[in-house]
Amino acid sequence: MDTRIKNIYDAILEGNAQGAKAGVQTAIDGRLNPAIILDGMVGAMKEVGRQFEIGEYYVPEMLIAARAMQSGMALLKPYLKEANVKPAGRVAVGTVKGDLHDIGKNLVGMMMEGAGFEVIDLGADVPPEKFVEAIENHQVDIIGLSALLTTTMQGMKTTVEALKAAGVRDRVKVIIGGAPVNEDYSLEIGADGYAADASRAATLALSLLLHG
Ligand code: B1M
Repeated sequence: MDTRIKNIYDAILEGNAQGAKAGVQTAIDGRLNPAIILDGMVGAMKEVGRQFEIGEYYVPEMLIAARAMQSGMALLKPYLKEANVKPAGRVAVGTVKGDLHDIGKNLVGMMMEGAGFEVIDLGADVPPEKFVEAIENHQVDIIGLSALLTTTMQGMKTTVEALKAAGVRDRVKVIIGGAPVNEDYSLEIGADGYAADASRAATLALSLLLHG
């Protein structure tokens, strides 16, 4: 691993936000490909998850690692975007109710912006009615739902049902993603598609807008 990426990786694992920011800045200044920098950062979060699974890390360690990741991502964000003039469409992204994991959702938002979408970020722990409101208030074309817990993924189904009950389901495309979900689950709950990662989410969104 490139030493600059290794420094960022280590800073995230240690929950060192200043170190993560400094590392990202050094990598950017050294003209490292932003996608490679991001890859190293996502790898660090995977390792954090592994440490949690084996009982080496607890929730506080996960939390400070997440903060370090977010600090680095904020610096990287402009470099992940491409200069697009006209918005491809409008998308609202959110992590479903009961779920506080927002890093993947934030990445999806960034990649969507990079693909030319105007992004409305509803945050984490978003109840179904907030997604309904976003359609009514912001005329979004696409709703992007994220979930990281097997206990909260059900919130995606509830959200699709809430959109139907409010009579707005046909006005938007719904895409889902996050570690516990897959293509089958997307079909099962009546979503329009599943994407395994943030960049695929942006491609899927574009393709749904162009081809329905
Ligand atoms: Co939690 N957590 N966590 N956590 N956490 C996981 C998810 C877990 C897998 C860890 C583990 O056991 N190995 C596990 C879930 C187990 C399960 O349900 N099967 C877990 C648990 C158990 C919990 C708690 C219950 C722990 C506790 O309290 N005992 C608790 C729940 C809190 C809650 O939400 N109500 C909890 C809390 C937390 C923190 C708050 C401390 C923190 C989150 C902070 C934050 O997000 N601001 C945290 C973290 C950091 C993690 C891990 C370590 C990292 C998640 C992450 O950011 N990954 C995670 C372990 C892991 O993922 N290996 C873990 C990096 C991110 C880029 O990846 O979010 O997967 P990810 O996003 C990916 C794809 O999934 C996809 O694109 C991204 C990549 O490009 N994607 C989409 C995501 N959303 C998408 C939407 C799309 C398309 C693609 O379209 C719309």
